[in-house]
Amino acid sequence: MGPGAAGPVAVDRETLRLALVVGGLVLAVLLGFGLGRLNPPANPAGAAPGGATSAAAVAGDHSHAPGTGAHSHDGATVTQGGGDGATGLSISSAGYTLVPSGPEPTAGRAGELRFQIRDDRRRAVTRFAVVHDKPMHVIVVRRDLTGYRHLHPTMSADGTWSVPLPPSDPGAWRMYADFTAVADDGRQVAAVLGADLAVPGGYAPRPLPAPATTATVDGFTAAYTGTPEVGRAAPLRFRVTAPGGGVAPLEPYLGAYGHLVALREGDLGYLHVHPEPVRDGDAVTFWLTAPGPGRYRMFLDFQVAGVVRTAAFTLTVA
Ligand SMILES: [Cu+2]
Repeated sequence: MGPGAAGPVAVDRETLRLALVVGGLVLAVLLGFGLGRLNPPANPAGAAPGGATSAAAVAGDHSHAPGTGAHSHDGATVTQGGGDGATGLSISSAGYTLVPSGPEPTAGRAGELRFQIRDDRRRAVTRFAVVHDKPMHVIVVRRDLTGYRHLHPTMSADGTWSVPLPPSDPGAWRMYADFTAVADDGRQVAAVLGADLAVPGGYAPRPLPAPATTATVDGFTAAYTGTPEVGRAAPLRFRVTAPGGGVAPLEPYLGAYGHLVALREGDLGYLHVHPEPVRDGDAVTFWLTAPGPGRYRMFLDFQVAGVVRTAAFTLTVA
């Protein structure tokens, strides 16, 4: 921009400068747009509406009056997934972020899991809807799909959730927080957020067991019928036999006669499963939607005489 510059060469330089300036502005706008999309506005004073709008848009098909209690959350969990319907693949989704704060677990020793759910203004969420009998469901599993735990933490007044963590083997673990948050305006947003947890030590991953439709735990045998389908809810009917034979006297657990979680091998995507609250004869039915072909590990929690046990199945979806 020097005033002394003249002649055709100088004009070219000015043109080049202009091109660089315009190009830089375009790049800056594109970057700003991209970052804005990745990070909901952090400035609580000015920028809240953008974040709130995007959260509302994501939750669009899942608006309830507050206090409706247990309900299906098919729609919302499917819409906020990793692109194909699996959830739990992201630490932040639908305007909510999982923020673990617990101490690093020590292999073989009991620990504590601690975390908050924060909204798009970085405030700890303290209002949650009760779904399947609990305001917060936490699943912890090692990345080789062993060591499954289903925990129900309690929340302190500041929105920090905590729960004792049983002794864990070394390795990379995955935790999922499955919840329905209640926003300021009463809107309910269902989400499954996931984060990795490291347990230091030598990690010897175990291969996934072969596919089977029966599984045994403490002498109980769980078996299921039904064929999961890609992109469509299909019923799976589970029956549990007692150690001495005969139908196990299942007790209600989490608003149904059992609780089912399915995780995908490879990325540990969390599948949506919807229980039938009533029994179908001696069977317990769950509706499962497989996001794609592959191998999955299903964990059926059932309760007999006050004790919850977990039967695990490997499943191949064609
Ligand atoms: Cu739970």
